[in-house]
Amino acid sequence: MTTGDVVPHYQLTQLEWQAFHALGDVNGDGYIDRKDIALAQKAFGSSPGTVNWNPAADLNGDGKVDMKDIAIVGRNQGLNIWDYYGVKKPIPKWVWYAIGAGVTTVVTVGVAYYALKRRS
Ligand SMILES: [Ca+2]
Ligand SMILES: [Ca+2]
Repeated sequence: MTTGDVVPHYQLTQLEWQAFHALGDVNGDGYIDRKDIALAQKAFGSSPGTVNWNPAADLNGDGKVDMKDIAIVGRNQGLNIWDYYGVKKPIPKWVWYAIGAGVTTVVTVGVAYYALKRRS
């Protein structure tokens, strides 16, 4: 890459997502948080063929979900993929929606919402 190239923000490669998954992002949403712990706990003690087997929870890829996998999620709690790779976080969908809808619409909807709320 030469100087002046625009770094594509929030563009992460499949490999980066895979690497981040291995750090404990069981559900693959870019955050390592309580949801991932919960998923790993649900799959705890499982291996291929058992009812609660979840390959995504087998973070170290040893064919079973055990304390090692739980420990990986626990150790990396609070990480998110965007900060981890130093890229800009995607703008939430509702912000794009608000921009697309135009400020007037947002204000109108906001006023209507508060009017309704006050009435109830
Ligand atoms: Ca996650
Ligand atoms: Ca494992």
